[in-house]
Amino acid sequence: MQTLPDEFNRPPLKLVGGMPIIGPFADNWENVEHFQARADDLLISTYPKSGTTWVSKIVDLILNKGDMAESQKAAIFERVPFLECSGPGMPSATEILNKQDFPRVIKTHLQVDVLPKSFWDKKCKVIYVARNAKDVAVSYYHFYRMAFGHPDPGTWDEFLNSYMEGNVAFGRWSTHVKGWWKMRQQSDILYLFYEDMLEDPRREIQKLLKFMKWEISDEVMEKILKYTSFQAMKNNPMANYSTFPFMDHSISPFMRKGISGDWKTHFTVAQNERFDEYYRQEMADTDLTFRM
Ligand code: A3P
Ligand code: EST
Repeated sequence: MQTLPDEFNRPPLKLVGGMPIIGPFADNWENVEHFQARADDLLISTYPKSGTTWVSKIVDLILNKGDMAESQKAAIFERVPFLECSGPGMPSATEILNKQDFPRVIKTHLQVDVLPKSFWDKKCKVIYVARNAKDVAVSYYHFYRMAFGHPDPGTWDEFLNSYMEGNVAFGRWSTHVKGWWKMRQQSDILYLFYEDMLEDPRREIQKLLKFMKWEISDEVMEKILKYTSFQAMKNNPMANYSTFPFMDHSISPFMRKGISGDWKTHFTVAQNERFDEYYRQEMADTDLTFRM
């Protein structure tokens, strides 16, 4: 693993438009804010740890008609650049995207209010994936531990408090999922759920195909299902982030468990009661519901 220069090791979060973000990402904010989207860009938007990499690999394979050799030409984080990402010794995603061929598939974790305006002006298609708040908290905690570009997560209890306060990169889970849920009424957004993808990936891929106005044969569908199973992606260096610098997979692998309900092995009874009460308040003003 490549170690981070001191100033990039566990740097404090910074605010952009009221949303906390990874320090070096904020330093490139000018370029993100003024990013020029094109009408044929496809945006994959998620709160961190909600299935971004999974849906990215599925979309990449759909666009390449299940051709794994093509999809394996580069790691998923290179094939689907992360709009707001910039870090030490790496070109920012905005620099990469500005030079990239079209159509582009772009990943973002930005809250709906701070997405660069040009995505709305150009009426880009957006695939949003949401995951239940408790499993996201657990997955995010382990991600904070292994990716040193985040502030120190502290103990699980401390991290859970920060998460509930929205004092984590990309802010409050509830603001994110509710904001994008509301926006789907006026924009071209396909809103998917991680739990639905686990339950019936074929059905969810069919939703993606319909949304993307794309057709594939049954044979290609079978290939996509095979290559994007959790085990296949966990063992695939082009999907599992093992080639990404600044992550220590021996602390916690990026492809950690890939299940629903792992929160039950982390939340104490007291934490769960506190979280349920908080959740009730946060979600009182929306018809958006989740399966835990
Ligand atoms: P866990 O930490 O709960 O295992 P993101 O890509 O948004 O960062 O999300 C990462 C989470 O999605 C991790 O969750 C990871 O294991 C899970 N994941 C990635 N690929 C998956 C797949 N093919 N099937 C199921 N879960 C997957
Ligand atoms: C954060 C969320 C995510 O979904 C992917 C990545 C990849 C890029 C990572 C970042 C992240 C965590 C923090 C870093 C960053 C690259 C440099 C920074 O230190 C590891």
